Parts: sequence; C-alpha cells; structure tokens
Amino acid sequence: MQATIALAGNPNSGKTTLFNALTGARQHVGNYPGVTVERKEGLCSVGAHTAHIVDLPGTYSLTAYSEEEKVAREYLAQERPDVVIDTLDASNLERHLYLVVQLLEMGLPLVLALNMVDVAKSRGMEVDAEKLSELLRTPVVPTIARTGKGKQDLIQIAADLAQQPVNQTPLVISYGADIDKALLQMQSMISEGAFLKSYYNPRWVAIKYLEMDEDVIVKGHEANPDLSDRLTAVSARVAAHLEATLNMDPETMIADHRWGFIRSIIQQGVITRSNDSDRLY
Ligand code: GDP
Ligand code: K
Ligand code: MG
Repeated sequence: MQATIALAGNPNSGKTTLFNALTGARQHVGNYPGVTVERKEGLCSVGAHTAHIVDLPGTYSLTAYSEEEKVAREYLAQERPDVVIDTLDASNLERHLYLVVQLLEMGLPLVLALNMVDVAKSRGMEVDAEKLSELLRTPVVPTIARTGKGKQDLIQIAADLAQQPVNQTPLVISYGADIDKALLQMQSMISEGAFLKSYYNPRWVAIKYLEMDEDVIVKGHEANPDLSDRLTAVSARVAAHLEATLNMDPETMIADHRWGFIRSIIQQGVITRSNDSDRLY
C-alpha cells in the first residue's frame, strides 16, 4: 500500500525545502479544487516502498479564517492522509507548537520534523527532541531540510506510523470548568447523533461549535439542522456565561488555554541555552 503523507507547518518553517529534499524531481504542481492555493505533490522512496507526499499550504493555525487554513483543514478532514508531518522551526519553537496542538486535538497520526536545528544552535539554543516527544506523546525527529539531514529517519518513522492502525488518542486540553463541562455535554450529543463523522472526533466538532467556526457549523446544519441548533444553543449559553463572569468569549478562552499548555511544555526544560545571560525561560 502506498502511504500518503501530508506536510503541514507554519510559513517559513522549511516545509517546501523539506518537500523538495524528500521528493527531488518527482513532483507535480496543481491547485486545490475551487481555489488558487497551489497543491504540490510528489513521490519519495522509503526502503522498497514509495510514499505519496503532499505539501499543504503553510498555516499558523487551523481555524477557517484564511483560504490556506481552510484548504489545509479540508484536506486533512476529507482526504485523510495516513500521517501528517508537521515542520517546526526549532529556533522559534513556542510559536510553532500552536499548530501542533491543533493537529494533536484532531487526533491525526503525527510526526514532528524539528527543523532548522542548525539555526537554533547558532543562536545558542538546543531543543531536547526526546523530551518534547515524551511530553507531546508523538515522534520528534531533528532535521536540517536545507542539507537533507534527518530526512531519512523522518520519512522512515512516518512510513512506519502509516502502517499502524490508527489509534491516536486525541490530545485533551482543559479549557476551564465552564467550557470543559459544555464540551462533555456536546460530545455526547455529537456521538449519539453520529454527527459530522468525517470530521475527526466529537470533541473536535464540539470545540468548533464553541469557537463559532462558520465552516463546521454550516456543514453541521446541512447534516442535521436540529442537532446543530441544539449545539449552537449550548455554545451560546456558555458564551453568555463567560461574557457575564469573565468578560471573555469561548474562542479567546480556548486559545489562552492552548497557549498555557504550550508554556507548560516549554517550562519543563525542552529548550536549553548555552548562554545563560540570554535566558528566556
Ligand atoms: P516554507 O515557507 O515552510 O515552505 O519554508 P521554505 O522551505 O521556503 O524555507 C524558508 C527558508 O528557510 C529558505 O530560505 C530555506 O532555504 C531555509 N531553510 C529551510 N530549512 C532550513 C534548515 O533546516 N536550516 C537552515 N539554515 N535553513 C533552512
Ligand atoms: K516561504
Ligand atoms: Mg513553502
């Protein structure tokens, strides 16, 4: 079976360089249906097998605010690659972990390419790949896409993961008592209704209703207007409560907790610095 591996990552993380290093001349450029976003695909040998690699548009997040984010998200949901490789800039780790958290919340099989370790090193920084992997419970492979260093390990680990049955347990982040309680309620409504099943997992769909994600809500309304309206009602109730008690909306609250989770990862000593006067964490 030919595995399909999608490359995700923030803009300027080295995603295209990695794609080129993996696929060489075996590339094909097209477009995603209906939009002008470029779709690059290629082939990469992994031992005796060949993997199909798709270069997704660079995104910082997976909300549906930009065309790039919509394309990346729809691709991940509808075409279901066997594995996602997320390219991270090791010299800018904290910011790049936001996309990682979202991919983990979707429950997609994920491998992290800890790229630009040379740049990090030249700035006196080192990322502990093993520790990061333990904390996120997902493989992390240091790479230098520009020279091809690490690409062999990376693609082998991704191809191995593609052969395994999908049993990725989605990452569960606490968003505070009010949101957590609403999420549980919405999740069971979604599971019972077998609602938007092509979209990852019930918790992810519930989070999107709380974030008032237009794309998901429109799709949900088409699939089951009654259930969609009941989910929207729960979401509106939480929003009103958060507004009244904390002067905050659910989307901001969710983003704040994701950043809090990322800070807690960083604070567990994932980044070491050779120059103490330069210490950030
Ligand atoms: P993309 O926006 O994620 O597709 O990033 P690109 O692949 O276009 O890379 C952005 C820039 O970073 C380019 O100038 C690359 O040559 C450079 N680059 C990519 N990977 C590495 C790396 O591991 N080390 C170094 N030093 N530069 C890199
Ligand atoms: K670029
Ligand atoms: Mg690119």
